[in-house]
Amino acid sequence: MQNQNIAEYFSRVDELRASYLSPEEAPTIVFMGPYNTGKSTLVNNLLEKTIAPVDIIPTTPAPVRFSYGKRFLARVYFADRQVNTLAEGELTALLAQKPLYGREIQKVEVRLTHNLLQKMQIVDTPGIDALTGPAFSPERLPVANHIIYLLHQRGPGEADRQAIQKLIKKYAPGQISFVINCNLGHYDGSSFREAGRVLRQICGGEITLQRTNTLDPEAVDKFRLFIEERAAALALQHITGKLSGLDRRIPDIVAASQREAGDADFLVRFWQAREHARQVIRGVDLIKTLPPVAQQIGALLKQSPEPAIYPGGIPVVYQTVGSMPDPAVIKEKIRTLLAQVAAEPALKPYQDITRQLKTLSGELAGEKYLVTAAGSFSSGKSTFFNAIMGEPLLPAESRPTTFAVTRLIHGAPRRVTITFAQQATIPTHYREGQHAVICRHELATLERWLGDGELQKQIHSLEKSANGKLLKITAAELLRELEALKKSFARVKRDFSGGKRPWKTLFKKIPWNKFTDSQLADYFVVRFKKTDILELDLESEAGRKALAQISGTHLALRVENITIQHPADLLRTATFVDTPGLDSVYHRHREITARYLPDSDCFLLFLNGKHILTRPDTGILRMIFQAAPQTPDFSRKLFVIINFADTLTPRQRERAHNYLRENLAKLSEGRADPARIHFISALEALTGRDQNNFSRLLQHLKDQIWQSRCAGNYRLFIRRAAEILHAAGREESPQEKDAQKKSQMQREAEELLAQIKAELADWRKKIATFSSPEDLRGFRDGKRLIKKGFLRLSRQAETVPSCRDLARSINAPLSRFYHRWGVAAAGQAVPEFGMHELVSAIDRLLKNKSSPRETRDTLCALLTGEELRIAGTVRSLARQTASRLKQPVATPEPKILSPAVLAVINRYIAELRALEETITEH
Ligand SMILES: Nc1nc2c(ncn2[C@@H]2O[C@H](COP(=O)(O)OP(=O)(O)OP(=O)(O)O)[C@@H](O)[C@H]2O)c(=O)[nH]1
Ligand SMILES: [Mg+2]
Repeated sequence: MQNQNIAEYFSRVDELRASYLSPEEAPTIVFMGPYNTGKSTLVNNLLEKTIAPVDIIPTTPAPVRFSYGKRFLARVYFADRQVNTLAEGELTALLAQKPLYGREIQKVEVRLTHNLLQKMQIVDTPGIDALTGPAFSPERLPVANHIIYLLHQRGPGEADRQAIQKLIKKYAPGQISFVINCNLGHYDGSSFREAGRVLRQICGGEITLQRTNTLDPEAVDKFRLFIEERAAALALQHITGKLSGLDRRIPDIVAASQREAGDADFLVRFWQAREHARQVIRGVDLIKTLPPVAQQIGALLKQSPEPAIYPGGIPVVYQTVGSMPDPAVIKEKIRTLLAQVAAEPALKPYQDITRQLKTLSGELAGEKYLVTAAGSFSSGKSTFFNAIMGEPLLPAESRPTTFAVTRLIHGAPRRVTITFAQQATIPTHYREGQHAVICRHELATLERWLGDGELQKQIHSLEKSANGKLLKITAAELLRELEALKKSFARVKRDFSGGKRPWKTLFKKIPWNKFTDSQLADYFVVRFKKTDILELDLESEAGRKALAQISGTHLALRVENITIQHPADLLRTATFVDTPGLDSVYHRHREITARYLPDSDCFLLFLNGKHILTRPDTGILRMIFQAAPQTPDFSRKLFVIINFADTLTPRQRERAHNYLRENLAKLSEGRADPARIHFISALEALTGRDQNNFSRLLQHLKDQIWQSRCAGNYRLFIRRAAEILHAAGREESPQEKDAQKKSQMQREAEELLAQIKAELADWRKKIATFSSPEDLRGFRDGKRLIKKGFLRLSRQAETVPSCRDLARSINAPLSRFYHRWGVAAAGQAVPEFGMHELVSAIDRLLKNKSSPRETRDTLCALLTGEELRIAGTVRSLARQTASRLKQPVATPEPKILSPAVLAVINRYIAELRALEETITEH
């Protein structure tokens, strides 16, 4: 692939290197970036050896330096100053043992015989966003002559922005090359353009941005050329420095030679001067005549295949087996029935009934069930929804794409409603540590609004908030405020012609105090005359195009939400919500999603299979936990979706799954259910190539929605309606009150027992995963010891779900029930879950060194015993209370109802019961 020019350049640089540099002087090139961006894969490719550990989970434990050596030599430096020398086979095995050894290893140095290492020393580093290991700090990086910052296909996220910002305090942007690794199989080029823009902003100037694909040998070859060119340029710099040093010394040597008394000494000195001069002249000549190749190599790298077009056009309807009735249909049936009762002529005189039923119907009408997808940007959320719809309606690109909350509701024809807010609040800055950062994108958009004649006509008023005061201002004043903001944040203070500084200029952070002490606006409020609504017909190509383009217009900032109406089958079951990615550099996206999360009934946490559970992902998980009500059934409402399964091998999937299960259990403190982890490929599902995983997920999701929406919620509505009818028009006798109390208590008792049953089923699943005495000890003590260190001598404790948590999860609802029915249950002790028996059983199992199977059987049997005991006690309490309460009157004496009215009521009650049965059957 190299043309003659390039080959000649490298051979001459090699010649220069051989003459003027020793291998130790080879420049250090450090590879860094988020975990699993392909740093180690690239290093291995460059060294043509599988030596840097590569895995789907965070792997590189500490900086690993590769330099030239005649024989293989690997040294591992531990934090406690211990140094181990390892043989070749041992090294990869040791490094791959992460996280066991993660924090212990400080650095690794490897000497290898490879031609490339004569030209450069290569350092592979741990990912900046890996969950395990210390947080990124440039101080931990070895000193670099050049940095290759590898980015995921999606481009830089917020974690990258923060890391790069720290990096450029120590290194000039020219010392860093950014490289996007397009290894996910479908690359549209959008993140390359966007990364260029974002990185220029972060670095405050021109940057080098390249792309590669670690799965494509040709792309790796091109990358090798690029890195060799970088190393050659650094070597030349070094040699030029050395030559000018030599050059500077020649006059002194000549002068010294003239001071020598003897001829021999004079000749030695003079010869030395001549030799220096010869070296300098030869070196300078060689450098001067080097063919320029940097541009040529740059151009070679830019030749990349045509960007992929987002697939689609294959309408696939995913049918899920054993389909349950549509919740919306059931809801409509209940509402129709309630409306019929309320309109029944026979019941007209009993307004209390009709009023209560109407209120109930209103409550039911307002009932909604939202399934919200949240996750990092470009994790495939929109592609997932496109797959559900069987067509690519939602924009999905490699860069951050979704910019507004997008609801998907069921209906036909296909249509989108875009709601533009009546009021938009535009922040001027956000806080980052002790600094304020300008909201360039938002303010530039605001400036465009004021320049758009049509839009200006719709603006009602403008306000500025500064130092806690909100003031009305004119458009001209607002434009002046914008200039003041630009000027305060500008990197260069010079004035611009016409007094208008372009938004393209470079901005910097300013100290927080300086900002708060100034009169600069905190935010602006734009009030429009009304909420605007734009309806687009998605049956037409023009409507689809308009939807795809809206994110690129200046109106996007005013969009409050987008609602798509689509006939896809799954949308009957619930309303689905697509949200903007949470870890992009767009802070606004994070706020939009965070505001929306608390409204959700079920969550789909999207993770990228090639990059699962990063530090930002754990932040997203925390956000979901904070947003969701802390109910015991929460674990059933969280689905963890690992997307991009098509890019993983079966072994990688297994590794990723184990890593996720282990870390999710820790992070969620038992609130995330490992049975709700699904591997899918949204892209394959969209193109009709799903390997069954997508359908399985949809079925699981449908079951969950049915359970909580119909089996849980709608049944309650039906019962409440029946109770209203039961109680209709008659004064309750004390007997009836008792009867009601009794039936309510019995119902609650059954619900409590169902909850305990589900809870224990979850614990049984956890117990089934125990495979070692450590697991059992962890279950007993709530702490698990992790062995660490090379010789596994040091240990560290981590918190795990314990039998105490188990007891708490059962005893809390039990004691609530007993407390509530305390009067009825006077003198009855709460039948607590027997934790002590469980602890003794664990001790026994540990002492007997029982097998995992025996352990599981014993503990599960104990759980079953306890479940039966508790159920027996609760039911007997309900029976005793029932018998203490007076027997209900079999058919209450109607006081004011005629037999005809009573017949109507009974008919409707029977219909409600029948409806309840159809729900129960499923
Ligand atoms: N290979 C592969 N690519 C996928 C898959 N799912 C999505 N993609 C690609 O990943 C990119 C991002 O997908 P999106 O659906 O836009 O991701 P998102 O989570 O909606 O992203 P934001 O809207 O930016 O938060 C697109 O280029 C998709 O083609 C998948 O399962 N496999
Ligand atoms: Mg999206």
